[in-house]
Amino acid sequence: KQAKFRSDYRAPDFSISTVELTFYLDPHHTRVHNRMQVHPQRQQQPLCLDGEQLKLLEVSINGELLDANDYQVDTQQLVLTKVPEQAFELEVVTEIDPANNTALEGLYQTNGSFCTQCEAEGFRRITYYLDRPDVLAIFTTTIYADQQQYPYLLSNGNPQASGTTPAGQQWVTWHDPFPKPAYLFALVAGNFELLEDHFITRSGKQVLLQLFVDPGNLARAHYAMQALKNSMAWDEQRFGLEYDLDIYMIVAVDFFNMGAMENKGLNVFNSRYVLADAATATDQDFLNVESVIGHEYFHNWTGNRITCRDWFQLSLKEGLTVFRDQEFSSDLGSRAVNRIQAIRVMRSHQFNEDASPMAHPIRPDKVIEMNNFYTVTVYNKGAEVIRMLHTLLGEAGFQAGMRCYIERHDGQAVTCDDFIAAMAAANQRDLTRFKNWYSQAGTPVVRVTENYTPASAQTAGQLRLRFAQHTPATPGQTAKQPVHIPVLLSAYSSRGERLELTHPELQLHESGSYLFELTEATAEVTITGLHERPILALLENFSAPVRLEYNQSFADKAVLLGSAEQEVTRWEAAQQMYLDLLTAAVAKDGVVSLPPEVSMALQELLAAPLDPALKALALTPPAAEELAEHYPQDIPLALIGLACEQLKRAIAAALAEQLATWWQQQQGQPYELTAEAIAQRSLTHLAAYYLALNDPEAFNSEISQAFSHADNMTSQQALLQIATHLELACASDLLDQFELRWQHDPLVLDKWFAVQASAPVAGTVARVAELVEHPRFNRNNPNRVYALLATFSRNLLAFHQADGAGYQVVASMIRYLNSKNPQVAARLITPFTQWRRFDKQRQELLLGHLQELQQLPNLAPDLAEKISSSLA
Ligand code: BAL
Ligand code: ZN
Repeated sequence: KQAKFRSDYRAPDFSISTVELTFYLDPHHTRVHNRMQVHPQRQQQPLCLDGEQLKLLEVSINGELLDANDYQVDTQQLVLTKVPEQAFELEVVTEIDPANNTALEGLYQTNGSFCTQCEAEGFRRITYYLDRPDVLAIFTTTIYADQQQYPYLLSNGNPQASGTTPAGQQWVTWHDPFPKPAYLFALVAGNFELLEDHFITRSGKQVLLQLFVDPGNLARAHYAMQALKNSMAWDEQRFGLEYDLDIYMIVAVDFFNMGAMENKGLNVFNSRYVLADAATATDQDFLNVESVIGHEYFHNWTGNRITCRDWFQLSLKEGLTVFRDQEFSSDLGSRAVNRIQAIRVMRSHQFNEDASPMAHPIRPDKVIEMNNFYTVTVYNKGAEVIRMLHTLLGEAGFQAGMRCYIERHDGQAVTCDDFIAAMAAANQRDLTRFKNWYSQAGTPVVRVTENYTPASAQTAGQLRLRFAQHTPATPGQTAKQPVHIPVLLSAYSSRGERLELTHPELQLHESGSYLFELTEATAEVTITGLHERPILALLENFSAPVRLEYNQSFADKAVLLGSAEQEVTRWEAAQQMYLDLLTAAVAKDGVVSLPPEVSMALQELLAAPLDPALKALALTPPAAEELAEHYPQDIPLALIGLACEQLKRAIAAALAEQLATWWQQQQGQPYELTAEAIAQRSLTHLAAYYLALNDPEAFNSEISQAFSHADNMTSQQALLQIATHLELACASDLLDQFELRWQHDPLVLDKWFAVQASAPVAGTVARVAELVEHPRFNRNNPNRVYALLATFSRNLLAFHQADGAGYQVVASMIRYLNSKNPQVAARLITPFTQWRRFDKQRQELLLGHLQELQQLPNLAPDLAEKISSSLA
């Protein structure tokens, strides 16, 4: 497959105004009739339609069948060399084999139902088409299928007509009045249980809401329905955006490569982001359902009504829609907890991608396989870039920019530059330097140094702050320009009181912090009028996706931890304390002891009247995976493992009494799904972990008893994880009980696989190798593969076991999936591509696997692209 470059974009030679699709569904022989109204945009061009894995049956133009001399077909396209100069009707008939579609792109089967996934380039596996996001057409879809087996026949838009044929086939016609690119097409046919509700929009329109799940799962669909209604109301209130069709459908399926898909009017969801009840879903699962339901719904405006001109612009819709779903979750739940989770994703995953051979800007310049670019960079860093705009412009300015964007571009396929231009125009701001965030890969580093001159008899004290930024080189991009960085900051006295700072370049921001805009490579700010040395909280709320280099004493961090007004700043102070302790320990022998000021600060935090969820987050030090990010080369795995464990033991010892009291108080709490109860449970499970770490023998029976009494999945899963990860005596018994109870429930059994794959213990590699052979392990189900093998490959210490046994297990699965489901295979290969960061022995082993995989006959482009970039 050829690389495509952003700079090569050309508008399409043809447009398509309408598409009439007719499907005759059959597992192995589905026939697709595709009648298009085609409009040449330039003269004398051949018409090249994308198509893969299709059997071409017929092509006709204006009703006349073409013969084989009039076109050429290969594995990628259908080329019509001579087409009319005026608008014409083109009809293509193809046959496809959904039952053998294991790649889960295009039309495929899941538990006997038909469903589609067309983003990014799956529609070309259904019919020949101009499969690119800037070709927008009005779709009308008719589906024929056996009525008994497939009682529900669904597609985009509103239902228009239906009937039955004399042969007992049912047919339904759907019409979507909104022009859309083919990647938003969807079709679902199957036997489902249906949950129905409705929503009245602010202009008084009634929208029918339908949620389809596999039979037996209806009781687990109610939470998702409520989340959908909350999303619709929130988008009206916060963004002024209203739904546009008469019906909104969501279908949950068990076989799905991604989380969910925002097809117009007919979302298809991985069942893990729909099905949730207390017995089977954890608190985090519920929150994930809410956020993914929101995300797909919000795409209706940011993605569907306004879509991408080309796939290099993916972050236009994804970064913005992640930002929107984060805001939705933050407005409905705890803003601080949501923000901390987003920061953790950035530091433990996105910074890693930025430091890898696949590093790319949020708007990539070169792509071989688009599926490889649904990344934490495009999505999560993309959302951080939108968040920086929100910080710079404020809520009112940002919303004015959104209104301008929608007014200018509704119904169009546009670029990230168009989005920034709308934001700039609505706010009369020059965002030229800001645009470097779209073009540059890599994590900028901001170094801050300070110099305080104390007050004297004549003058007040003054603080000189120096800022310097640079972005390290990334593959293919050596010279970098400065970026526009919003630095939110606050200052405190040594007694923890907020200090006022007066300086023309520090604006008081709506968040309560001061905003300093760093736009050049260096900047200096001298703050005068100080009565004492200020303790600074810098880059508050992670106001930019950068690494901050700033020296601060434990005593100063303790002040911020104990007194900062913003909860995220308190959490950050604790994280920075932990990182100082961990990096110092790794630099010597891995041994950690808590300085008294740190112990005291943590004890005070635990005793303070704060949200228990925040306490749990602040008492959780960075995991080995995040610490490893601080070592660009020769990652000292053993010392990292030792230091992380030692730090947790030290925290457990320092807080043992307080945690035991909390644990006792929480016993017998009835289960409730409220923000307060969720927060309490998170601290209770952290307490159980530390208490078991502190005294595994004594606490073993507590864990085992609590497990047998647990009436909800959050507690069951947490206790199972504690027992397994700390290798408590009860571990194997609890694993057996859990397996026996949940073996028939795929989503819950995924947790059983994942708990074992994430255990940071010596036996994990051997256990994972056994679990691949487990009768309920299914190599063809992406959720199951992710639960076992993606979880395992993220388990730094186990996956990188020195003998390479962990590599072997994952590499064999990649080899299998290369021909079955390349998209999933490519996700599993990421840790191999980072081979240069490890010691020599591991480098050789990882490299050996990459070279072997590269030799595979029929190597999928997904894998080829990642392997070749990692070997370059
Ligand atoms: N568009 C792919 C799935 C999602 O981001 O919503
Ligand atoms: Zn999305």
